[in-house]
Amino acid sequence: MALETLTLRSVTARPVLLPLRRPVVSKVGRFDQWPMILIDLQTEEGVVGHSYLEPYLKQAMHYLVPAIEDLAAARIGQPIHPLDDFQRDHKSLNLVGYEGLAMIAVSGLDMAAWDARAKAANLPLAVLLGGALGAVPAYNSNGLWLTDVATLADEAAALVAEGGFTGLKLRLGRDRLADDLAAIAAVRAVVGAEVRLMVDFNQGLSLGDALVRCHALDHQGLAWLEEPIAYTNLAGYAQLARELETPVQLGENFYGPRALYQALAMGAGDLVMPDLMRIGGVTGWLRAAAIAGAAGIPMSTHLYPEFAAHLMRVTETAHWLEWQDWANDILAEPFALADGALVVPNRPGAGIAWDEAAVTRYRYDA
Ligand code: SMN
Ligand code: MG
Repeated sequence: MALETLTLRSVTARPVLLPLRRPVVSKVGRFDQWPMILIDLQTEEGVVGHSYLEPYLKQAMHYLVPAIEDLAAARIGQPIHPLDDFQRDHKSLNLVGYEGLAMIAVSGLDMAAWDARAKAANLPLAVLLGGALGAVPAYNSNGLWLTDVATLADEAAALVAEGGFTGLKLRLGRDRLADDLAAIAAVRAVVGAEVRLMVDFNQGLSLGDALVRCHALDHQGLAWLEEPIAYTNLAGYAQLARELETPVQLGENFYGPRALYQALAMGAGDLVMPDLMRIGGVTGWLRAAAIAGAAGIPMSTHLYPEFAAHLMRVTETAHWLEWQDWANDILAEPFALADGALVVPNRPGAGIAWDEAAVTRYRYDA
């Protein structure tokens, strides 16, 4: 008999600062190291749930860790039911705002709680949610940053070879259109016509510049144009989506499923790619996926490839998984790649456990 009830005993949140093989150079900043908060949710029954958060800024860990601990403290000794807990945690934060750090903390706990529930049922998360194990088509997002155009060809070849990938993401938004075109041409020349090229502007353009730049790139055979403008300018996104033939992608900055709903109601994008720490963890993802499914909008993932792989197995309009190997250094068993897809492992829960020696090595004590 599976455990019907799990009871929260304690939660720990440990900051780590991980090395990046290729520094992140983008319009949202340059990162030589990648901060992560490792969450362990202990239960009275002995099951331990794991999740991690990627807060981009190492300073943000100073205030996110106490936020996670405070939310957890309010629930010590209580049963763990992720849907109910999500609702309650989320409501408890309405006075400080549902978005930003509050939602990120709720999301981290939600993912750890789902991991614990799936472990208590002795099932992989995808299976607990009613899906099958399998491979999830992924594009490699581990490089092709806003670096010297001359380095992109070799990097693109290496990125394809890392896992037989059939899709790569390239960051754009250089000062001159000619340099964006040169970047696309350099990558295309080595990967050939078949590899899908996603491009990401990381909100780097004004609406006026985005209209000019995206029209100029509209016949480059790109898979999508991601976040050309500030994520809050939904009317601008709707205009871009109406005018451009290439699909417009957004969603990594949606805080909660309602943000996705509002964007789709405005026709603000052709494609969506929620991020687990902003959309509301597993619970928020499931709700967002139902909205995207009903609207017929393809849904991709942003960061968190391990949890995301499980969720894509139960996402009606599942499109592309974004692959980064950034957590591999602290995972006891990194997920396997096969033919450009991430393989959901047959392990209980999300299938992540920490390499404790690596956690000690990369521990970030502020
Ligand atoms: C991104 C992710 C992580 C760091 C910088 C930029 C990007 C993406 O927006 O979509 O991968
Ligand atoms: Mg992006």
